Amino acid sequence: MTVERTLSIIKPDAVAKNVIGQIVARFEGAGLKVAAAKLVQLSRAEAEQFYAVHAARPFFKDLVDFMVSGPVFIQVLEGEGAIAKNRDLMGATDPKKAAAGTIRADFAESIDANAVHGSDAPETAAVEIAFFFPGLNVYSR
Ligand code: RTP
Ligand code: MG
Repeated sequence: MTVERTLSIIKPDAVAKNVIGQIVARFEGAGLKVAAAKLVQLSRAEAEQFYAVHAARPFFKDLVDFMVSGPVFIQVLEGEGAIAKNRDLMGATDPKKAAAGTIRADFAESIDANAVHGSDAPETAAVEIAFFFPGLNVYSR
Protein backbone atom coordinates (compact mmCIF):
# COMPACT_ATOMS: atom_id res chain seq x y z
CA MET A 1 0.00 0.00 0.00
CA THR A 2 1.16 3.50 -0.73
CA VAL A 3 0.90 6.58 1.44
CA GLU A 4 -1.96 8.72 0.16
CA ARG A 5 -3.67 11.98 1.03
CA THR A 6 -7.42 12.48 1.07
CA LEU A 7 -9.77 15.37 1.79
CA SER A 8 -12.16 15.04 4.72
CA ILE A 9 -14.94 17.47 5.58
CA ILE A 10 -16.75 17.30 8.91
CA LYS A 11 -20.09 18.72 7.76
CA PRO A 12 -22.24 21.39 9.51
CA ASP A 13 -24.42 18.87 11.39
CA ALA A 14 -21.45 17.21 13.09
CA VAL A 15 -19.70 20.53 13.80
CA ALA A 16 -22.95 21.79 15.40
CA LYS A 17 -23.10 18.62 17.53
CA ASN A 18 -19.62 19.40 18.88
CA VAL A 19 -18.16 16.05 17.80
CA ILE A 20 -15.17 17.27 15.75
CA GLY A 21 -12.78 15.75 18.29
CA GLN A 22 -14.58 12.40 18.41
CA ILE A 23 -14.46 12.12 14.62
CA VAL A 24 -10.80 13.17 14.38
CA ALA A 25 -10.01 10.57 17.08
CA ARG A 26 -11.41 7.87 14.79
CA PHE A 27 -9.13 8.96 11.96
CA GLU A 28 -6.11 9.05 14.26
CA GLY A 29 -7.11 5.73 15.83
CA ALA A 30 -7.08 4.13 12.38
CA GLY A 31 -3.55 5.37 11.72
CA LEU A 32 -4.36 8.45 9.64
CA LYS A 33 -2.48 11.68 10.36
CA VAL A 34 -3.92 15.19 10.14
CA ALA A 35 -1.76 16.90 7.51
CA ALA A 36 -3.81 20.14 7.34
CA ALA A 37 -6.98 21.46 8.99
CA LYS A 38 -9.24 24.52 9.14
CA LEU A 39 -12.70 25.51 10.38
CA VAL A 40 -14.46 27.62 7.73
CA GLN A 41 -17.86 28.86 6.62
CA LEU A 42 -18.25 27.93 2.95
CA SER A 43 -19.78 30.43 0.54
CA ARG A 44 -22.51 29.21 -1.83
CA ALA A 45 -20.07 29.55 -4.72
CA GLU A 46 -17.50 27.37 -2.96
CA ALA A 47 -20.06 24.70 -2.06
CA GLU A 48 -21.46 24.69 -5.62
CA GLN A 49 -17.99 24.40 -7.11
CA PHE A 50 -16.91 21.68 -4.68
CA TYR A 51 -19.98 19.54 -5.47
CA ALA A 52 -20.16 20.55 -9.17
CA VAL A 53 -20.16 16.86 -10.17
CA HIS A 54 -23.66 16.65 -8.65
CA ALA A 55 -24.97 19.91 -10.23
CA ALA A 56 -27.61 18.11 -12.34
CA ARG A 57 -28.87 15.88 -9.51
CA PRO A 58 -32.25 16.57 -7.88
CA PHE A 59 -30.65 16.87 -4.44
CA PHE A 60 -28.06 19.49 -5.49
CA LYS A 61 -29.81 22.57 -4.06
CA ASP A 62 -30.51 20.81 -0.74
CA LEU A 63 -26.88 19.66 -0.63
CA VAL A 64 -25.53 23.19 -1.16
CA ASP A 65 -28.06 24.69 1.30
CA PHE A 66 -26.89 22.18 3.88
CA MET A 67 -23.15 22.69 3.27
CA VAL A 68 -23.47 26.47 3.85
CA SER A 69 -25.78 26.12 6.88
CA GLY A 70 -22.88 26.43 9.32
CA PRO A 71 -19.11 26.05 9.60
CA VAL A 72 -17.32 22.93 8.38
CA PHE A 73 -14.03 21.41 9.53
CA ILE A 74 -11.85 20.55 6.54
CA GLN A 75 -8.82 18.29 6.81
CA VAL A 76 -6.21 16.62 4.69
CA LEU A 77 -5.66 13.12 6.07
CA GLU A 78 -2.52 11.19 5.25
CA GLY A 79 -1.61 7.52 5.57
CA GLU A 80 -1.42 4.14 3.90
CA GLY A 81 -4.50 3.67 1.73
CA ALA A 82 -5.94 6.87 3.22
CA ILE A 83 -8.70 7.29 0.61
CA ALA A 84 -10.30 3.87 1.11
CA LYS A 85 -9.57 3.86 4.84
CA ASN A 86 -11.42 7.15 5.29
CA ARG A 87 -14.39 5.89 3.22
CA ASP A 88 -14.50 2.72 5.38
CA LEU A 89 -14.48 4.77 8.56
CA MET A 90 -17.26 7.04 7.19
CA GLY A 91 -19.74 4.29 6.25
CA ALA A 92 -22.48 4.41 3.60
CA THR A 93 -23.87 7.74 2.35
CA ASP A 94 -27.27 6.99 3.93
CA PRO A 95 -26.70 6.55 7.68
CA LYS A 96 -29.58 4.07 7.82
CA LYS A 97 -27.48 1.81 5.58
CA ALA A 98 -24.13 2.55 7.24
CA ALA A 99 -22.43 -0.32 9.07
CA ALA A 100 -22.45 -0.25 12.87
CA GLY A 101 -19.51 1.59 14.34
CA THR A 102 -18.96 3.85 11.33
CA ILE A 103 -18.95 7.65 11.66
CA ARG A 104 -22.20 8.04 9.74
CA ALA A 105 -23.95 5.29 11.73
CA ASP A 106 -22.93 6.97 14.98
CA PHE A 107 -23.18 10.70 14.18
CA ALA A 108 -25.26 11.30 11.01
CA GLU A 109 -28.91 12.35 11.00
CA SER A 110 -29.99 11.64 7.41
CA ILE A 111 -28.71 11.21 3.85
CA ASP A 112 -28.51 15.01 3.62
CA ALA A 113 -27.02 15.73 7.04
CA ASN A 114 -24.55 12.86 6.96
CA ALA A 115 -21.68 14.16 9.11
CA VAL A 116 -18.69 13.72 6.80
CA HIS A 117 -17.38 13.95 3.26
CA GLY A 118 -14.42 11.97 1.97
CA SER A 119 -12.69 11.95 -1.41
CA ASP A 120 -13.64 8.87 -3.43
CA ALA A 121 -10.55 8.32 -5.64
CA PRO A 122 -6.93 9.53 -6.07
CA GLU A 123 -7.95 11.96 -8.85
CA THR A 124 -10.77 13.57 -6.83
CA ALA A 125 -8.56 13.68 -3.72
CA ALA A 126 -5.91 15.69 -5.61
CA VAL A 127 -8.49 18.13 -7.00
CA GLU A 128 -10.28 18.56 -3.66
CA ILE A 129 -7.04 19.07 -1.68
CA ALA A 130 -5.86 21.70 -4.17
CA PHE A 131 -9.28 23.40 -3.98
CA PHE A 132 -9.19 23.93 -0.21
CA PHE A 133 -5.44 23.91 0.51
CA PRO A 134 -3.62 25.47 -2.45
CA GLY A 135 0.14 25.43 -1.87
CA LEU A 136 -0.24 22.95 0.98
CA ASN A 137 2.77 22.59 3.26
CA VAL A 138 3.06 19.15 4.83
CA TYR A 139 5.25 18.81 7.91
CA SER A 140 7.06 15.56 8.60
CA ARG A 141 6.62 14.09 12.08
P1 RTP B 1 -19.66 12.81 0.02
O1 RTP B 1 -19.32 13.12 -1.41
O2 RTP B 1 -20.31 13.96 0.74
O3 RTP B 1 -18.48 12.24 0.76
O4 RTP B 1 -20.75 11.63 0.06
P2 RTP B 1 -20.77 10.31 -0.78
O5 RTP B 1 -19.57 10.21 -1.65
O6 RTP B 1 -21.02 9.18 0.18
O7 RTP B 1 -22.08 10.51 -1.65
P3 RTP B 1 -22.25 11.24 -3.08
O8 RTP B 1 -22.96 10.31 -3.97
O9 RTP B 1 -20.94 11.83 -3.53
O10 RTP B 1 -23.24 12.43 -2.73
C1 RTP B 1 -22.79 13.63 -2.15
C2 RTP B 1 -23.73 14.05 -1.06
O11 RTP B 1 -25.00 14.38 -1.63
C3 RTP B 1 -26.02 13.98 -0.73
N1 RTP B 1 -26.91 13.04 -1.36
N2 RTP B 1 -28.20 13.11 -1.24
N3 RTP B 1 -30.98 12.62 -1.44
C4 RTP B 1 -30.13 11.82 -2.08
O12 RTP B 1 -30.48 10.87 -2.75
C5 RTP B 1 -28.71 12.11 -1.95
N4 RTP B 1 -27.75 11.42 -2.50
C6 RTP B 1 -26.60 12.03 -2.13
C7 RTP B 1 -25.39 13.33 0.47
O13 RTP B 1 -25.29 14.28 1.52
C8 RTP B 1 -24.01 12.96 -0.03
O14 RTP B 1 -23.09 12.94 1.02
MG1 MG C 1 -18.97 11.76 -2.96
